[in-house]
Amino acid sequence: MKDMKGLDTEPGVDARVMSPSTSLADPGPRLRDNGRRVLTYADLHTIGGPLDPRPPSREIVLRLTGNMQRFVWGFNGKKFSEQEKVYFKYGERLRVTLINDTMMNHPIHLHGMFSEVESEEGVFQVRKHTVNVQPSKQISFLVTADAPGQWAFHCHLLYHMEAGMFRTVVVA
Ligand SMILES: [Cu+2]
Repeated sequence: MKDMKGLDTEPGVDARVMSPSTSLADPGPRLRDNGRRVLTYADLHTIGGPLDPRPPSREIVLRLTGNMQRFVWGFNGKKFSEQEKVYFKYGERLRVTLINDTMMNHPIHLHGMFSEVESEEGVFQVRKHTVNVQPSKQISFLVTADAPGQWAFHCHLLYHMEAGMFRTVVVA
């Protein structure tokens, strides 16, 4: 579809971020400069380093997208029912990069495997189950695909998940 200016439009996308921030030290909207100290991902360090020292052999980039008026949410402009599954190769170490094009936080939960968040410099920072992505931010984590099967991968705000921000990850 094209809009009045001839630009491509997608029904599931009402905004795009052109140069996403990668700072882990930002407390996020409404928590910045409020006179209190707010803990951020930059303050979290998992002791002992990553579970798997291998560098990633592959990267998957997913944009977190939505249309507030239609109340649809998804990955790469598509809701769950319009999406293919995401395939991880069993045993591989890969980087997942999430870019949040929306004006909302999206806490993204990959079931079955750990998400090892990288610093802005690409150094291991913290091991998590759910990785929050602030509005207009980009965040990367490494995963070792060591759990064969089908896994849920979704926003943990359940009204976003229900409105489409959900994918199936297949490890095979
Ligand atoms: Cu969400």
